[in-house]
Amino acid sequence: MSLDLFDAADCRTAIEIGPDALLLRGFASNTAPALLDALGHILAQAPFRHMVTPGGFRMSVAMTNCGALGWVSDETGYRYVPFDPQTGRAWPSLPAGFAQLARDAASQAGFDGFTPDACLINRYEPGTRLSLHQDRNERDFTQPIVSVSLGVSALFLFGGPRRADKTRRVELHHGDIAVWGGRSRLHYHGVLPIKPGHHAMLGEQRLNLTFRKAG
Ligand code: MD6
Ligand code: FE
Repeated sequence: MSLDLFDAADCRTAIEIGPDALLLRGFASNTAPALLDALGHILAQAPFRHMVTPGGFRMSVAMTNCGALGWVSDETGYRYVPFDPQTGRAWPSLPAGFAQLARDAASQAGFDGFTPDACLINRYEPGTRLSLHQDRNERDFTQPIVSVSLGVSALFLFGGPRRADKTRRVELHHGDIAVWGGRSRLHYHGVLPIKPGHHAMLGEQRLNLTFRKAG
């Protein structure tokens, strides 16, 4: 289904990718340069790092966080923590423009009043993938997740409530925002290995920002 929710001149459309899950094409296109500028400052304080899964595997996605809480993984499990384990300092604060964009996208998708306290920042390079998983370390599953794609495109897999459920493939391009919550909140999803590509602002990389109300 394709809804003409936005300014037709921008050719922005919303695509339903699951129950209560929407892909807002190009929703962050105009704000992307400002997002990347702010990201530079965040990365200087909290650099990307490869976390380890509870099973002992190094993740191919490099991660960092901003906001009051940051998502981390290590041998003991997945959780949200207020301090960067690598530096012992609080995560960089969530820029007001990030929070506003996430709030606007959530609202556009039918989730009013979204107030993120965590932003996980993911970096993908050619070959990087993210295996099927559920996002379930947050306290309140009534709150959606807002996911912003920047740079090189990716193929996103969106499944159902069980790992074995059939998945749908969705292309995520620079400036796209996926919002999901409600009936899809705990659906399995992942990212296929990134194909080599080039983006004018980000070179060979794909960055993904996922905003959550974690605490
Ligand atoms: C990514 N995203 O797009 C990985 N999780 O790089 C996620 O794992 C994700 O995009 C929950 C909601 C939206 C997402
Ligand atoms: Fe996820």
